[in-house]
Amino acid sequence: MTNGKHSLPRIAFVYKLSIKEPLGIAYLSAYLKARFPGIPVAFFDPKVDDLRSIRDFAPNLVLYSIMSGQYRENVRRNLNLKQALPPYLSVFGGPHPTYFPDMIEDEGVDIVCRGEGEHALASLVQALLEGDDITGVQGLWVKRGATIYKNDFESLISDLDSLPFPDRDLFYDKSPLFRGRIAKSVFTARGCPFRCTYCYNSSLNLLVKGKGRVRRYRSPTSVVAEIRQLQVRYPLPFVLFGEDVFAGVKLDWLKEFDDLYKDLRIPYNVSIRAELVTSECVRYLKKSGCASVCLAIEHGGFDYRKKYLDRHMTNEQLLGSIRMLESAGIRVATPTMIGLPYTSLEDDFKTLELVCEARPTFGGATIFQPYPGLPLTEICLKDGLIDRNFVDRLNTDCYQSAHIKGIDYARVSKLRRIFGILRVLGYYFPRHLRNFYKFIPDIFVVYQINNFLNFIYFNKFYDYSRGFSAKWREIFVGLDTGAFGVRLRGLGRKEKF
Ligand code: B12
Ligand code: SF4
Repeated sequence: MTNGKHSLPRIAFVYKLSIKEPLGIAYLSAYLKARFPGIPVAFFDPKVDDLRSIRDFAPNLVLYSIMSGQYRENVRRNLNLKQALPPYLSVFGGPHPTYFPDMIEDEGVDIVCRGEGEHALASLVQALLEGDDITGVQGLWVKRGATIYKNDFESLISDLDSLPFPDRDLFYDKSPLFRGRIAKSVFTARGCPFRCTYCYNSSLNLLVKGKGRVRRYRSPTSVVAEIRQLQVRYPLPFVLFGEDVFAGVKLDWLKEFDDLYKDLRIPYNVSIRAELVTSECVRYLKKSGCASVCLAIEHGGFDYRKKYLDRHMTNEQLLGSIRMLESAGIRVATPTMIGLPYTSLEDDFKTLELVCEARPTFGGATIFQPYPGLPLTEICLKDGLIDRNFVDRLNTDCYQSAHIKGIDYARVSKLRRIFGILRVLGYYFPRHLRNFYKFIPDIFVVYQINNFLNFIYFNKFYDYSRGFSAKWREIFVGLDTGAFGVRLRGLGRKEKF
């Protein structure tokens, strides 16, 4: 498809590497390279590359993949680049533009992509190649002068096996540290049929209604073929299945996968929901090499979960499935959120107590952030718990306080900072959690003890006990990216643009 009227546009992905591979970008790059052989695609990490390297590349399209917390930073970065480089079109995709396409009004933002980007981006490239008008490309909002062209969503990709494997060399070439890391992410499915009100899937499902099946599976054959290819090209002691709900909750899928994965037996990690855990599922998970499962508790109170989070599993179901997995030798991590709207510190203690009762290998807490487009955010807006300009006040991650009225963030933040210590103490002294909370001082040394404990249990959870140098590499990446809640700025490189 390279015989258009113009030469192929030069494409630059700009993304600051963090703790996991940005597979969205890798999928887009692979798709473009397969559709337009020879297309110049490059990856620039503001912490690794300098301005000159991106200027020398002279991109026609600069692509940003952003979550809400990365929105402001990247709009600013793009403005700087617009001043420093010859004219180009900026394209923003990922969760934030999907729910907050109004960001197109920001200075320097030319195009936003809503939802899956493969087809939309390829249509954009094709239009540029042919010299066609780009204002009508499906899946994109396009700004031209004062006019914004708001095109509908693309249809969802129904056959995930038709997609090329993600192009990881795009960023591994830039970061040997990343290439050599212990765990590599692979996706077995896209989309989630549930409707948890704090999760982007609930909104996405409404936005893409009528555009095809939400929950889509890759075949076990395709997944295993990708893993085999990974194993040949990179160190691969551990696989992280990154989708929201592992395809293996479908027993037929899991059995077929087990059969194909037999001779690989690389330990792996998945995410699943408590209601979907059955004894047969656990048996096959274990048999096929599943080392650990992420099973979200989110909040300790059943009534609150049901009413505000649209999560209907009971505490017994949560406890039962966690115990079933742990006693089969599969380690469990139980993410939770504290500082939720209409809760008090007392409610957050219920969450901590449930975690202590469940005794997962790892149990962390994040602070709820009201991201745009989420049903729970809409409730907060309707009830006046957040301001209309809440998007401007969003934090970069879920470890910092948000701005929901009625939440005592000083106390909630203290709980988050010592959650790991309390969880371990709570295994032995469950009735004294509030006293521990009261007497443990809110000081830096304590947070570092907490972070250290988290690191130990997180390692155990991911079964990372594989070699001394590999472990040090993980520690370095963790400190460099701030993943343990602390960032050693001297160690981590500064951003260059
Ligand atoms: C892996 C992951 C991470 C990884 C890597 C993120 C990444 N960039 O890939 C890490 C661990 C770093 C991470 C961190 C966080 N994450 Co996260 N993460 C995910 C997760 C589970 C998978 C992402 C993924 O790879 N998807 C698969 C690929 C194929 O899809 P995709 O990335 O969406 O990309 C497609 C489209 O979006 C689009 N697209 C994406 N980018 C672009 C760019 C262009 C130009 C175009 C045209 C299209 C396009 O095309 C792609 C292919 O179809 C998602 C949930 C999910 N299912 O997506 C949450 C998710 C993205 N994370 C989320 C959150 C909240 C966070 C944290 C803030 C949580 C925290 N711990 O504090 C942090 C952010 C920290 C930071 N400052 O970086 C939210 C984002 C909500 C929001 N509105 O921002 C999500 C949606 C989960 C949720 N709770 O709802 N995360
Ligand atoms: S089950 Fe998980 S991925 Fe699915 S809607 Fe709920 S939180 Fe989101």
